[in-house]
Amino acid sequence: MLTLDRPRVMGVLNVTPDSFSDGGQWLGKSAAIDHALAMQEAGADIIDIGGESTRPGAQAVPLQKELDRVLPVIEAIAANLSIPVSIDTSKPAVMRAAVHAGAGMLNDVYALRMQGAVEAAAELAVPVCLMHMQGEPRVMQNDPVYEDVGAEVRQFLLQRASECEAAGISQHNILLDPGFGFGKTLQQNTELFHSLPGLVSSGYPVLVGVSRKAMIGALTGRDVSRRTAGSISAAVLAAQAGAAIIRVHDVAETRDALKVATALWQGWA
Ligand code: 7PJ
Repeated sequence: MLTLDRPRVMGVLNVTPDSFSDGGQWLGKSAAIDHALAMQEAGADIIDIGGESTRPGAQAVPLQKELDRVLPVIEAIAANLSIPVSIDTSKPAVMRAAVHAGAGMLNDVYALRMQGAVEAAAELAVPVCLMHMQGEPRVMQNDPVYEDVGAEVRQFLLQRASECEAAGISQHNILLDPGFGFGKTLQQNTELFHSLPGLVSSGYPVLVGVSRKAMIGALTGRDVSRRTAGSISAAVLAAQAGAAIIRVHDVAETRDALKVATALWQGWA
C-alpha cells in the first residue's frame, strides 16, 4: 500500500467533538474532506480518521455514532484523494465497515484487544498498527507505573504481534507504536522515546505519534495551539531513530522538516 523507504507522514483527521487539539473543527463532512485534501496537498502520505476521542478522560462513543461520523468521510476521501486512509478505532464493526468504505489500514490504540478485533483484522487483511497503552483512556494518566518503560512496552508489543500472527494476521501487515502519552508520565515518555531504536530493531515498522501532545506542552510550556515547533523536533528525532511513519497534525511543516533532516542526515540530496 505504501513503501516505507523514507519516513512517511500520517495526517490526523478527527471527526469528533472532543479531541484535544482539533475537536469539533472537522465535524461537518465537507470541512473534513477539505482538510483531508489540504493535508494531501501538503504532502501527507496517509490520512488517519478517528471518530472516537482517546484523550485522557474521554468517554466511550456508541458504535452507531462512531459509524455515522467516520463512514461518510472515509467514502468521500477514498473517492477524492489518491493517498490511503487509515481508520483509528478499536471496534471490530467499525474496522469492517471502514475497510468496506475504502479504508486501507487499521490503527488501534487497544492493539486489537477488544473482543473480535483480531479476527476482524485477520479477515480484512490490511496493515494494522498495534499501539501500547497502559490502562484505558478514562483513567490511564492516574499514576502510571513501570519498572523499565522501554523494555515493558517493547515486550508487550512483540507479544501482541506474535498473538496476532498466530491468529492469521500476516507479519508484513503489522506495525508497532509505543503509544506516547497513553498511560505514561512525562519522564516515562522521554525514556520511552530514548528507547525507540530498540523497538525499531524488532524489524516491524514503527509508528510514532507525539504531535501536540501534553509531553510537548510540558517541555515547552505552550498550550496546544502553539506546539508545532516542539512537535516537529520530536518528529525529526523519531525519524532519525528509524520510525517509519510519523502521525501529525501539522503536515506541511513536518514534511519540510523531514525532507531537510533526512537529506542532511544521509549526506545525500
Ligand atoms: C495516537 C493514535 C498515537 C496511534 C492518538 C492524539 C491522541 N494512534 N491516536 N498513535 N494518538 N497509532 O492524537 O494525540 O500516538 S489520539
